[in-house]
Amino acid sequence: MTINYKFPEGFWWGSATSATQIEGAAEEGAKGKNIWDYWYEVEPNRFFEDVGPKETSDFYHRYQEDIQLMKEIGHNTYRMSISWSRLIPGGRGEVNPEAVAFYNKVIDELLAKDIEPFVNLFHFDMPLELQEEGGWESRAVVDAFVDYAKEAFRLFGDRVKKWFTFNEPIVPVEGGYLYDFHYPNVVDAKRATQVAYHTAIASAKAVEAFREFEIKEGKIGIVLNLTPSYPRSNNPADLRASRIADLFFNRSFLDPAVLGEYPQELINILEEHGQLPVTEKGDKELLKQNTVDLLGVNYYQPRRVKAKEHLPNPYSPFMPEWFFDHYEMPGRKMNVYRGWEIYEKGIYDIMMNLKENYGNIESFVSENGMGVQDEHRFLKDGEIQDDYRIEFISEHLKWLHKAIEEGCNAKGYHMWTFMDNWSWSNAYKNRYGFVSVDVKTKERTLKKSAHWFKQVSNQNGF
Ligand code: BGP
Repeated sequence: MTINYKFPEGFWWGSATSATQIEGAAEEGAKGKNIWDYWYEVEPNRFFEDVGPKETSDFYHRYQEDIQLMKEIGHNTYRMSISWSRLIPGGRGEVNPEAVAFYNKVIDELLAKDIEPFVNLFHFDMPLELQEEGGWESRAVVDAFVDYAKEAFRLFGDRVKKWFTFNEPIVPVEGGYLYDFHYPNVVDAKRATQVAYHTAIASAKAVEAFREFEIKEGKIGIVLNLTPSYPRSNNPADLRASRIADLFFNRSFLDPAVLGEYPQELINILEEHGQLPVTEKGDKELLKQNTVDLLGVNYYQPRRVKAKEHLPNPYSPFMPEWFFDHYEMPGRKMNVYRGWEIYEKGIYDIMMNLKENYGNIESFVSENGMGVQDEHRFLKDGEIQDDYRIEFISEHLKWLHKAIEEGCNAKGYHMWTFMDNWSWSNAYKNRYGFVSVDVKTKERTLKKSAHWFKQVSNQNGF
């Protein structure tokens, strides 16, 4: 078979998951509550078909079978997250021995199968007690996070070499403080800015702590969802709108994490509108000195932007949307289930931007995937025929391949996600996995894409 797209030697093939979305056992193993457990208790109807995070895909009990499947489908790497409220119930203080035993078993099992674990510390799951103290609005919570990070490095750093401070830190800002799709459902841009700032500080402090551990061959990174911003036209107003959207939603985390400082234009905008966060002495140096080694790029969709047609009412509360409007590009390709545009070249544009403007930092695609509703419709002879997913992945991989040929420092590709899982407020609505999970029996079955991916990984290309 001819391989048209061959990837560099040692390329990382795998998938990503997060603790809350797969572990289940939310009330077992002495786990504390996080905001998702709590939000489901008080507002179950905010979740698709009223399904909460209690059981999810039951990885907690089935991790051996799952890791065996990862092996079977060609994973050489795998990203997971630690549940903060499982490792340290309540968010502060003593570690939970049952959690330590669980994560040790998972890590050891992965290593025994030659799958390198990539471990992320925070994937949207704030311990409830810390949220009640103000969550990321509180500087004391930043310190609690750093203590948690140190415990994780101390407990697992002898075996885990790739660490990540945060997954998509902009999402809790958008969901929890701007657009009302995560708890605590606040809509207030000033508070959102404070949350974003503290998260960036927490990440830099965790990087600083990581350096002190001197983990042999260890690398620390952050995972960002980058949504490249494309202007409707080249007229100055559209270009400006697109640049500002990029500042708010990409560069607000990318610049401090990789370059160690915020873009001046973003500071100016926030200052002009009285939105600057409260900072502390030494923060600037902290950011400057603690940039990441490695960048995970989650890519799902682009952002299409045009100039604001009507000036914002100066009496309405400040929002990023004061500066731009979204528009739907005519003829765009869509994932109709999720309502997201599919634009494969976006991955290439992101990588070229990292090459040109971010020192060609070592990176990888840490999430990319396609959620599909009612996927059992595609069941034939006991297997889901997800040709659309194979097409989705391979079209993105072609662009990634091109970026690598042009000198980008991209080292791998992780699909979202390993198996169908529970997703935030959408619960089990959209299925993303290589492995199908029966929500009731928890039975696992490989989809067609899983077999395809195994081949890709084995041949290091397709
Ligand atoms: C990313 C998250 C994942 C995952 C994925 C798919 O933003 O890191 O946790 O959920 O998106 O999105 P969704 O589940 O909302 O369809």
